[in-house]
Amino acid sequence: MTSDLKALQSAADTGDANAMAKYGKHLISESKTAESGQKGQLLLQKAAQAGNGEAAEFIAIMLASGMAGQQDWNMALDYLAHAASMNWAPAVGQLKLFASPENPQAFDKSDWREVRDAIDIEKLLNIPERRSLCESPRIRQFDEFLPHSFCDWMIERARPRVSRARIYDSTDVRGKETQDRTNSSTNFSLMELDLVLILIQSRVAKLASVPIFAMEKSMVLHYEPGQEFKPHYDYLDPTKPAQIADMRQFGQRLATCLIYLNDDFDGAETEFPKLGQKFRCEKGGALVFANIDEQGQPDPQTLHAGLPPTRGEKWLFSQWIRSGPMPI
Ligand SMILES: O=C(O)CCC(=O)C(=O)O
Repeated sequence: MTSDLKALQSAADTGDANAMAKYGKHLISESKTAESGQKGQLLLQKAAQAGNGEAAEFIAIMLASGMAGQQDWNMALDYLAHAASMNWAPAVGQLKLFASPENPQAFDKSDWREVRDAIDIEKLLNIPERRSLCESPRIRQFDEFLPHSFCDWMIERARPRVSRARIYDSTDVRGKETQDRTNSSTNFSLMELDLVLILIQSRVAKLASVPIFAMEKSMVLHYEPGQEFKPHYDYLDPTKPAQIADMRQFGQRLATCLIYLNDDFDGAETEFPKLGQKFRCEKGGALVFANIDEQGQPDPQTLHAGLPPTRGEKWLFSQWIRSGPMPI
């Protein structure tokens, strides 16, 4: 244990709410045993009761994601309102977004209970009708899949974090940089989740008819003019030893969901060269395709690329969907 962590643990032991929140989150994200996970939850509960907004928001995240049992959106939103009432800025922003996705800035209720009560979670979890773009491979489009305010939220969360994207490399867990992928990207670990991201994952899980645990870490991709992701497959290749081990543990990458977070650019379509087709969505639209065929085998027809923007920058939310549960 590092000296910083020891100091945090001691402060948490004395009942310091801020230290209890931070140490509780640490125990949960690093939890090697059920016991340390439970201890982390207890510390978060105590910190939230003592008026710590960060702890209340993290409990909301655990409830919405189902990380600590059944997914419970109503209780999650109660905790988020509790965090907002303690002026925890990330909770304030998220609560307004949930209460008034069409126009969060103009939402003027100041009583957090009222804001929380204005949230229609069933409506937020509802997904629009799909359009079929191709039957083999199965490619679907969902227009207006996300409200524009959710897209802007995700862009602003990703903007300070993006760095040069990498591709899969069996010898390096970080992957490797190559000229085949010149755009940038970021992903979100447990400590970086929020309710907006969990809501997006829940909607993607619903459209794919899988549980939320089938979601890999969500990514946001960013392309400047000229940057691209050359043709590639998203499925794991059952002939490559490193990918076989991954598949045995977490299952195949069944499908890919790409949500267009903006549309003020030219070019930058998602291209399927073997089909001779390319698609792009309006802001908030989702493009979803199966990576496997009807027999459950990797489908070579799903070769696809992110073409370079010829004007403007492109922001994309990318969600890979597995057949088995993924660690959060
Ligand atoms: O940027 C795109 O349109 C494609 C992204 C992509 O190929 C992927 O996330 O696998």
